[in-house]
Amino acid sequence: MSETGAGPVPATAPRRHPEVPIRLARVTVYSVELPLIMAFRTAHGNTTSRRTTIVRAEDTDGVVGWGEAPAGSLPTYTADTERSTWYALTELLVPLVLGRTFPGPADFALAWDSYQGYHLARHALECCAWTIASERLGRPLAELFGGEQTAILTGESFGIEEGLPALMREIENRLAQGFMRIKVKIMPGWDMDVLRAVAAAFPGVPLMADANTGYEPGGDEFAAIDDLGLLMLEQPFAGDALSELADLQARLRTRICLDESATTPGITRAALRIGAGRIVNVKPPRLAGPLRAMAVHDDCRERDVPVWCGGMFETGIGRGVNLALASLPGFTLPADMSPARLFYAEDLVDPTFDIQKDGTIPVPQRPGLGFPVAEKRIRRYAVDTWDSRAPAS
Ligand code: OSB
Ligand code: MG
Repeated sequence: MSETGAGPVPATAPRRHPEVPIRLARVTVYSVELPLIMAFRTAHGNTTSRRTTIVRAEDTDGVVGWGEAPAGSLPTYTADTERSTWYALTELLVPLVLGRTFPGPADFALAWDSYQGYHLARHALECCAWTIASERLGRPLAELFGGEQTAILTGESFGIEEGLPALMREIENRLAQGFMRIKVKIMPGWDMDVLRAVAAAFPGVPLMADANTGYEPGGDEFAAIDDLGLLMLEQPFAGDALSELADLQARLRTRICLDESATTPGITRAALRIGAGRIVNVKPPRLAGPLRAMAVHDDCRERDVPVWCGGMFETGIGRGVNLALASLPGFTLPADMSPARLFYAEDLVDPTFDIQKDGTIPVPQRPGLGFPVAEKRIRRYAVDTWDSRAPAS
């Protein structure tokens, strides 16, 4: 098994997955370009509009499922890009599953088990199978995943701003809307002073930092961080710097959270075992789909490692699946789940969801994706469309 591969899905906590035949008759892939309301800056660069890939799948009875591959244009966060995702969906994955019958969505998710990489594409297509299963069974997606929570604690992720006053205004706004946790993106030059100022200005609000791999091991940036009492420090070093992360974690009381490192269930388990972190950010797209995200959740729960659901600026289509997944009992820390309307002029689900005054988002109870998909908007924003046009049989 290669390091970038999917790896086996561990069977630590055996699950009973729903058995409902999945047989796709037609798949449509849309590459959509959505303008962002505000630019978002991270250690990886500046984002002003966002391409995302939406997958619509129809089964042989005409039941429709949806998925989203939130791939960017550059392979900075994961190896996947919008182009590689397009290639994987249209040339590898859809042809592999079209017209075949799978006993259920979990079996569907194993169709490409011998393939390496293309996690975001696999995630999107797998989500189609889960939402079709949910639709066919008339049961909420969260229930199919084994979810127990009915509302998701929600925090906000703050990009690197022009200056401290702009960041402070942003945070104040979001806290007023109910967000219950502050995540500040940091990079060299925008870190300790910023965190200290935010901690002082908003005492009592859980605060964390996300470095998006922006630091070199060996520096002493993080010596002072323990005094801030952060909820966690997310991914200070490169994804594969597991030994260095473990060394840093051994020196810190602050818990390190794995994001870019946690690409597969097996790598995540190994990383936890060597002490590279004490919290895992579970992002279904990065982990190649809900099945593997569930496996990481189950594994972490067994080890008493808390998890939370991260985001990749998904529209309501991707967020719908994330909300269902975040209802699993091990998701005890606030999610990056801000409503898509805060980023995009228009969401791709209508009505979309919103945060409540108590800082939570209700888990959708409607079968399928949980939200009505705005198909016309998808077609309006589509810059590229591919249709399998397979005849239903
Ligand atoms: O590191 O959590 C990250 C978005 C794209 C890639 C990586 C990350 C993010 C975010 C987005 O922080 C947060 C969100 O979706 O609300
Ligand atoms: Mg992160």
